[in-house]
Amino acid sequence: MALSEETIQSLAAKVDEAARTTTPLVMLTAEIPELTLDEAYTIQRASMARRFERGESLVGMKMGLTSRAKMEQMGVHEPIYGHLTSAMTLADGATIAHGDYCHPRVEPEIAFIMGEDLSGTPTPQEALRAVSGVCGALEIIDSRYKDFKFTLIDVVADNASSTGYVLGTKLAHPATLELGNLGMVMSVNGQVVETGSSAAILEHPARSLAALVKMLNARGEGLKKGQVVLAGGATKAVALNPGDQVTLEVEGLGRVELGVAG
Ligand code: 0L1
Ligand code: MG
Repeated sequence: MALSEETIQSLAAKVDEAARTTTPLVMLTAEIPELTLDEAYTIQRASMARRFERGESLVGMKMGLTSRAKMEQMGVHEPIYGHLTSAMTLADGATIAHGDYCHPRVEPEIAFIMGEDLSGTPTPQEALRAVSGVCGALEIIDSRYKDFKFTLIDVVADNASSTGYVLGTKLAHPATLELGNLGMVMSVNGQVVETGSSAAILEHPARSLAALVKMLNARGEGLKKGQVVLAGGATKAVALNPGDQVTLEVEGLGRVELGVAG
């Protein structure tokens, strides 16, 4: 039985409130086991509408669970997407406060800046033609679920754990890079914690972009010129601790940094 609009709104209010107040939440599927993936995306959009009412704006989209390492970490087999808002944007070198999050983790990513609107069902090559710039990025994810217990459907309702992102300041045109195999090294406090390649992002970040556009198209939506797209993590996520200084180096795209205060 389809969820009523009232239930959708009440679940959206729950995930929104958990994110806004950093209060862990019991997974939605514990209460409603029959929740579908499609309904979870509807809840995600309803929770975004609440943020937009508070003055945040949509700045782009993210793909999640794109690498084999991440899928294994989460025990799932398909990528998901979430919305990025103005309140999630952090400057390169920014310091976040650990206490502002439930259980924050960081992932090394590749980001696209859209040079044109993009919708429909493009091939990866067609999707890449709509991109004006590529850069390295760090994504902070913070699932709001209590004891870190949730299903794929819960994660989607919780906007794919989206919390923050830092873009590198070196922007390159995709045609100038071997985008399908860029070396990526993430270090914490000077120690290498994850190494990978952009190939781990659905085998090529452009495939992730095309997959996102196809999923948005299923809801009659698309990407807009100027929006940011996080293509997904190239490795598994790493827990952040107070005092951490995180650095990501991406071949041809320089360095991205993030600090964590207590
Ligand atoms: O960015 C992502 O890969 C989404 C991850 C969602 C699950 C989690 O919180 O780890
Ligand atoms: Mg991610």
